[in-house]
Amino acid sequence: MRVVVFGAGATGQLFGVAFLRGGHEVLLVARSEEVEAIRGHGLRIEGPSAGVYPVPAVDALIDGITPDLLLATVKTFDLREAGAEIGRRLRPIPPVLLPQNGIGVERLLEEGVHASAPSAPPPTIVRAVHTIPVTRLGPGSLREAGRGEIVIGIPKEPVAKRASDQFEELFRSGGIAVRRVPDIEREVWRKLLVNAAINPVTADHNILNGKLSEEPWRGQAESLHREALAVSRAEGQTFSEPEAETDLWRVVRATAANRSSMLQDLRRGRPTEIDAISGELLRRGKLHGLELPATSRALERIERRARERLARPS
Ligand code: KPL
Repeated sequence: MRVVVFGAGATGQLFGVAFLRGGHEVLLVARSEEVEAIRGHGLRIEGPSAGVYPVPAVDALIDGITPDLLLATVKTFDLREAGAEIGRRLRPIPPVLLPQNGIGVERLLEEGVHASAPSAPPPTIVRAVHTIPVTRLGPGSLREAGRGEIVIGIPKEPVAKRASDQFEELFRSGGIAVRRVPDIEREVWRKLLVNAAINPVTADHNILNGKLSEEPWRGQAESLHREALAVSRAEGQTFSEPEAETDLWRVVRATAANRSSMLQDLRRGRPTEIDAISGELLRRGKLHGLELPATSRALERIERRARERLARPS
């Protein structure tokens, strides 16, 4: 299959290499510094998929290409713009996999596509979430800090269901563990509960995910997790406390050697996903009359850290 990975940061690059190894034709669309490095020395990976891979990479979507599948691996806050670019450049628009953190991301992509291509049919979107730990070491260089999995939704609508089958095949062929579920919304919430606890604490204290099993970080992560769980219940999700706790500590263990994406973003002076995670929980919590003091403190602290980082001369 011909596959485009649009917004190929560390995770997208790792996916691209997996698909290449699975025998597919892959094109990464990434930032210029990544493209230059990948073209110069190949994509360097440490960890289970260690190697140097010559993956084709460009810094903008090329007009008129016709991939069979597209993965949009941009951050949540860039999804609307990604949709607009896809709408501008691609006809037909291929099925799009969205593996972002956070809830309600499909709407952002749809709005972007509609803004630039109002007469195009709405894109076929397949939602997914993943726990694959990847740390960027530098341009075109990353460390896979363990093995995770990708969970892909099985939509009811036949065209989207077929696209979901193809995405499953794509990941499997590349040796990435895949699970498929009919209720992806539940998995999106499951992942949100994990991110709500792990990402702000690791980013605030500049620690690897594995440190969360030690105090005082453990207590902080648990408070955030409890509040996120309360919101999920108010929203109709039915995770029991033991189930949600088991999920959290399983991901902490599996990604112990990883820097969370929020910590990586802060360190690079990039915007973080704090609004898509804690901000969204606060907005939904408010609608249900829930007080979320730990989540609101975490949001403030990460926003402050981001401002300090931006104010610091480089
Ligand atoms: O999703 C992640 C992230 O960093 O955003 C985890 C699974 C927590 C891995 O670090």
